[in-house]
Amino acid sequence: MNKKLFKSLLAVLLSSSIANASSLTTEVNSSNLKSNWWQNAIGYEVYIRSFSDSTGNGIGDLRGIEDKLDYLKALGVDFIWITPFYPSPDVDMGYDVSDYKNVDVKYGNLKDFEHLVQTAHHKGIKILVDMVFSHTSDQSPWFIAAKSAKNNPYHDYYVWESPTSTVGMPNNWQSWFSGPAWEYNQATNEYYLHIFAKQQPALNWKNPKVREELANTAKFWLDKGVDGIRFDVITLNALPDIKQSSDLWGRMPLARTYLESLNQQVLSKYNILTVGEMPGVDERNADQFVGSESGALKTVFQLDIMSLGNDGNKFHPTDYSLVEFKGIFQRWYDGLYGKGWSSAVLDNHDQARAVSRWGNDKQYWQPSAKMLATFLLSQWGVPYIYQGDEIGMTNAPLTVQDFKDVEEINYYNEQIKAGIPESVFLPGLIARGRDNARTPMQWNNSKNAGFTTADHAWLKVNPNYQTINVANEEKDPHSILNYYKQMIKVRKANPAFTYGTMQIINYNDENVYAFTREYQGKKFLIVCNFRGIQTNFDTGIPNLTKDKILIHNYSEKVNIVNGSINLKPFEAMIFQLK
Ligand code: TEU
Repeated sequence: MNKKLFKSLLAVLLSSSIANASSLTTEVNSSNLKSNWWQNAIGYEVYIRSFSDSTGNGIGDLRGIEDKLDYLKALGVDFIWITPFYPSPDVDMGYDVSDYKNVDVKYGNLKDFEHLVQTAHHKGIKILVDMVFSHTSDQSPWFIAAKSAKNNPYHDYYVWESPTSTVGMPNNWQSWFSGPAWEYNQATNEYYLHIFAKQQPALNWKNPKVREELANTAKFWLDKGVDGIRFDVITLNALPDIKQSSDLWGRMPLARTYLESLNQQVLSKYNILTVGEMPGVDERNADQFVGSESGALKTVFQLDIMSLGNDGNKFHPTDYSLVEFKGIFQRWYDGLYGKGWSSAVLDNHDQARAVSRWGNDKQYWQPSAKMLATFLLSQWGVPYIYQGDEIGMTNAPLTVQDFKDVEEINYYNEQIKAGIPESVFLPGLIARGRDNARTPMQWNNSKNAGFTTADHAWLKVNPNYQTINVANEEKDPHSILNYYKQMIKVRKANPAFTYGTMQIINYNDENVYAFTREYQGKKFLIVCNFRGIQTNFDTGIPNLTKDKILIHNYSEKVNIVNGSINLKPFEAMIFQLK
């Protein structure tokens, strides 16, 4: 499974579509869409391990989330996506599930979960759970049985291949966490497939029993009253046959078939939000997966921007092109607006912190974090705030000794084994490693940022918690947190940000991202300077004046003359034009 091949193939296929990008100008009529609660909702990703620890074991938990529901309510979010809290040996921090229908004792128990759902609903907050259906943990009883013998009833829950006479390994597919995608199993003299860590054996969705087990799992959690599901890499359920090439494209029809049957069997029976992390889905085929009429899921995560800013290897950071960044958002809008729904994210638990990657976490920390909030929350698609971004949490000064993430550790070991000096690869690994997003939430300036009463949290607390924390920012009217609250109010007060058409008005500008949102006679102009430089932007509206500004990320006045704005570094504002 060659991720690099997949990404370069994707880049080639998609670049051809920029040229004929044309934005749609016919508005979606919100009434004729099967209106669902999630369409004008704002999501918030809770990485449970790092959100709030109620027991003092150094790890976040379900009760900890419950303790913070009032904070989330005050922020203005409508639903939270909670990352996996099921029994797991934590090779991949919960994305290696050993029991789909339980709660790992470190996070609490099923009663705690049911109480969280009940309390959240009482406070008007909905809950999405995370279903990891393309693989289990190698400690799952299913896999322990499967690997014991070829004739074990669970053997075909997984993907096995006999050794080839020449090299042993069935083929040259590579894991997405370094190394080969095959691991040898002595007991049956076979290899099993793992797209991620070797402790995450891929499930064999060709087996109807597997599909039945997973459908029952989804039903188990939906019957507890949850309001939706985030599906982890769900298109990897349809694996190429051993002789096929390792790109993803050949499998989308099968992935769609599997998802449609899951939807028909279970998902469609609930008024829920479903969102898929779907490698291999882009704006050209997304409507087949999340189309309002025929889609098996309701929405998709648009993560294509995460491939920008590197040379093809995520741990080789480079500058990124804002024009390419715009092209991605434009293409997804052109491909899906009026047909289905996307999601807007700037980071998540797998990526470096947004303000460090797309903004500036030093000299322009506050304006750039607020600019990103302005951009994210004026986007088309369901927006997701990643925990801590609302207070401007940044990448952390990690060392190799701090690493907890399997992707980072495997990559580090692979580079060392290949004889590559740390000085060459470590800075990029530290800059883009997933642990950056997973440092504990910074609640206040007490020990461990108020995240835990334990001596140490499970992962290093970012030392900047002394200044960057919820308590500080709640008191400061000009804080990033209070700006998020204002921006959320602006989005909720204006349906144009949910249902409106979108038009980029300065496509080829490498510094400023300016676009309009229009709906039912209302029109807004969003201007975001994505760079740490002063730059001019001509709105093309000579009589545009400051009094049209709805929200602005600087306290100093906007410098606008005859419709031309002299933008400060990372300056952002929204004008109401009509
Ligand atoms: O992520 C899928 C995925 O591809 C990520 O591994 C991401 O692209 C990569 O880290 C970027 O380099 C999902 C989960 O979000 C992730 O946390 C899990 O590790 C992974 O699947 C396996 O379940």
